[in-house]
Amino acid sequence: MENEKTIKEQLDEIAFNRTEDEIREMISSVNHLMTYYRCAMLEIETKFKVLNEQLSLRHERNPIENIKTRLKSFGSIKDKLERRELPVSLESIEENLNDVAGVRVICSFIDDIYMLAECLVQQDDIKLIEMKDYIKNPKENGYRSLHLIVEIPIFLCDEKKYMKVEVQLRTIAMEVWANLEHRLRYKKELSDDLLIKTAYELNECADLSHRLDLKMQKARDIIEGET
Ligand code: 0O2
Repeated sequence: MENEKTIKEQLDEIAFNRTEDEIREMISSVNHLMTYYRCAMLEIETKFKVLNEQLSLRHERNPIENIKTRLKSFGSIKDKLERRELPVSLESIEENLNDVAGVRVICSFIDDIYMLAECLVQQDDIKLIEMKDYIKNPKENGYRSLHLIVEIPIFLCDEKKYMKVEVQLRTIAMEVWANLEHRLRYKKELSDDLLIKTAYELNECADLSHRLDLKMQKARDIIEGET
């Protein structure tokens, strides 16, 4: 209900000059679209849960530590479209935004990330739209993760609709780094001097956590080679 109220408040802003019926219709359409995104997100989450079960039989351990899902709020959707000077409409959301529905998969080891990504994209109902490998090519600040944009069909009463979902796969160490980095810089006006100093420290931390990932993977290989 709280979410619905936010959507209504946001829509009121863009509903200037519209009749009450038109506004009601818009709210209902946005709610429908968000429900479709939520369904697509749940489908992807379930696919990863199924893979986790199956792969745990093969490897005798779970490749997935945790799965997080999030649906972008209508406020963030509107802000993002406005920042890009794009129209705020249902068509524009579907056409221009890839990350309304997001699934984050936290993995035990780096090679689990690639194994899970491969297992997902080879499923015949999944269309891979885009892959960004920030593990092999980290961002300048040290950010690492594998990003996929996929399309998945959701089956409605009378139609099949493809919805986009952003999937982020990362290790526990990458997740810790990204969460702390996000918390440090989020909504903060840092001076140039401070930005340079923190950039150096954050980069060092990213390198250390990557080394930790590589070492843990090596330790696992040694143990699994012995058993
Ligand atoms: P939130 O709240 O997590 O959704 P896009 O705007 O997504 O279409 P872009 O910038 O090419 O285009 O996307 P990219 O590089 O694939 O990154 C999108 C998301 O990855 C971000 O979403 C973050 O979740 C995460 N991310 C990317 N770079 C960084 C980074 O440097 N630090 C951290 N902590 N996270 C990062 P949002 O929309 O920014 O935020």
